[in-house]
Amino acid sequence: MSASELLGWQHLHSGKVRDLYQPAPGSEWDGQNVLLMVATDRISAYDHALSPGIPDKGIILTQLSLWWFEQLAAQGIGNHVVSTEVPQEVAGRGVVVRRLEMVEAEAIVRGYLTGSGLAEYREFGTVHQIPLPGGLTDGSKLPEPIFTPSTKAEQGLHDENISFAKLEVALGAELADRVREASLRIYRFAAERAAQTGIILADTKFEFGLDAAGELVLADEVLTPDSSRFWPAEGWEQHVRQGKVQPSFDKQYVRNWLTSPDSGWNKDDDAAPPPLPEQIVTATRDRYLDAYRRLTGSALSF
Ligand code: Q0Q
Repeated sequence: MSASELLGWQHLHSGKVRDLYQPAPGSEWDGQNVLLMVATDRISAYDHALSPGIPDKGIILTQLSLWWFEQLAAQGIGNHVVSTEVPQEVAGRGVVVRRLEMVEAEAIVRGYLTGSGLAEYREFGTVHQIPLPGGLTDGSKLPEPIFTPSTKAEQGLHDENISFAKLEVALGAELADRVREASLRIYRFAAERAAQTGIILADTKFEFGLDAAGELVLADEVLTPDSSRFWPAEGWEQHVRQGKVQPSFDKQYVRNWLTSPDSGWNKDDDAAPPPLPEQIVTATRDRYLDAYRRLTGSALSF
């Protein structure tokens, strides 16, 4: 069966690395207000879909997300997970979820200065118009985690950072405040857990929805290397002190190879990157497995 055909499900939407399905007419979920979210082994870097995929990446990141959902549920954060009983072709990497009215904003929390936040800081001394202390550099830890929402851009376009005031206009003050409070609470909990395992959660993106009762529900994937920046804690301080870019916990092997002469590729060109060598694929898969083992305290076996 092709990716868009899945017994009992109709393909609805494909993102860079995940696919979304709705129940097929006459299927066991037909008439239920649910979706099937499927994580693939696809990996992207420098805004390009890479080949080959990373074997088991979809399973590893889905199982990590499910583990975080469980940890956060114990903290009183409700989520959209309904079932992990899914078609065999997507076993371990498909999740049946409650269909929600999605909050039209990316709920981003930053604990460290990098990426688009760094660019604004260097120009204005602020991030999302929030004034920050002077003297911060790429990778600096922020005095406090900050909520920096963005719009949900069409596929292929970059999200646009928006101020909290603009988010209040878009969502209404009450919902904007609920989203900010939940996002900051989840980030603090997850960053503390990650720090205990030698991983820095530099920033992360949450997606929320509203259920029929108007309750705010944590949706999408959560706290995975695809929705977050994970850095190894080892070496962080030295990189900051030396003004060096922090290495990605999971994608550094891919980035280093793509930007090395070995790949023959130039990231400033529009050309698609060449296929990743086997040793880069294997090393990246090992990093995903290591991240899962460190964060959850258990090892995934295949
Ligand atoms: C929903 N997405 C993300 C996506 C492409 C995932 C819509 N519980 C929900 C969810 C979720 N999660 C969504 N809609 C209604 N209820 C999630 C961005 C996009 C592939 C997978 N889009």
